Amino acid sequence: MQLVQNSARSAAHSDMLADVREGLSRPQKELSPKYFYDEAGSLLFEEITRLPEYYLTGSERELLLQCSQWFVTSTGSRTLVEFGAGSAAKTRILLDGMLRAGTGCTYMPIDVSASTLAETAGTLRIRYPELRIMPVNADITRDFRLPKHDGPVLFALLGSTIGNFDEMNATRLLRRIRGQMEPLDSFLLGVDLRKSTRELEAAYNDVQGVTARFNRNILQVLNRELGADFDLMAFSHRAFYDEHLHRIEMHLVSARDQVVTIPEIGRIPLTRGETIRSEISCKYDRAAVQVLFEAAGLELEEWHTDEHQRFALVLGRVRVD
Ligand code: SAH
Ligand code: AVI
Repeated sequence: MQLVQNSARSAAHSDMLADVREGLSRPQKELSPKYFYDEAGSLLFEEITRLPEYYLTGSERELLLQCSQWFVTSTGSRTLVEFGAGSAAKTRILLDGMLRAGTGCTYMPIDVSASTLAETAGTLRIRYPELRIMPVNADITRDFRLPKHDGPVLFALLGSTIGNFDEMNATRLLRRIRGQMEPLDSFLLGVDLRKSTRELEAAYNDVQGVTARFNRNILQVLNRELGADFDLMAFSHRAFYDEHLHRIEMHLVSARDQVVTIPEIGRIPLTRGETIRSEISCKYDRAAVQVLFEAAGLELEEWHTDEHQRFALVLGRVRVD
């Protein structure tokens, strides 16, 4: 067992090293947002979900409260498989619906963050002793096998996590999910909708600076995992909405000319004002989701938005040609 854990750890280390080496050698330096979510990053994300400016979580929660019972009964799902589950706080609304409907018996949260996943599974096992909780620690951008489970399955990707992928990678992710689906399974997607630049930029530039701390934490992760020597105070947070690409971009701005060393990668020079892009967060409308679904072989069956049209829950099925 120890041997298996050690080899999984070293595979994760070499994946991270390869990702970081590649991302930081691009003309626009870049880091994958999946590295935000160590224990501290996951806690900071939870803090973000409670910020008044970050309307996404509250809007999706409101929609789940309205629609969950319908989703569960109309799909007859016996298993809920959630990609990027995090704390699964909102997911409880779906789990409650499954238990009320008497259909559900299994919840399979998938997350790249082992600490978050363990915490989530532990909490849910206490809260739902009647559910089978089967956590899967995996990177959803790579191929992995799901443990054996009962169908029909409701696959879920909530919180607008799809927005953290560009169109090509979002399509790949939906195809991977589609590849796991049987004809009677369903897919529930949460997407953040296009809206005013003012509202969007406020959500990613909160006055308390929690998002800034979340952003800088990715550098702390690289310091710990790769022995890098990023000086967190030498980077500032910047988030802006690109109205043409319909996405928030989050960057870390170098406050001065500096050289960062990552022992297994080498010396990385950064000029004053140069940025490392740490996240994109794409915003959608129905047509954009339709394009993604078509490319992934999914049929868009239902589109539900909250009363302020801020967020949408989309229900899909496998497309039969
Ligand atoms: N679904 C939750 C959490 C969103 S935060 C919500 O709606 O609030 C994003 C979650 O996805 C984090 O828990 C993070 O660890 C996970 N995540 C990010 N990239 C991932 C990847 N490539 N593979 C698996 N999980 C990932
Ligand atoms: C997880 N993900 C959908 C969040 C988002 O809104 O893109 C992460 C986040 N970044 C800054 N604030 C929240």
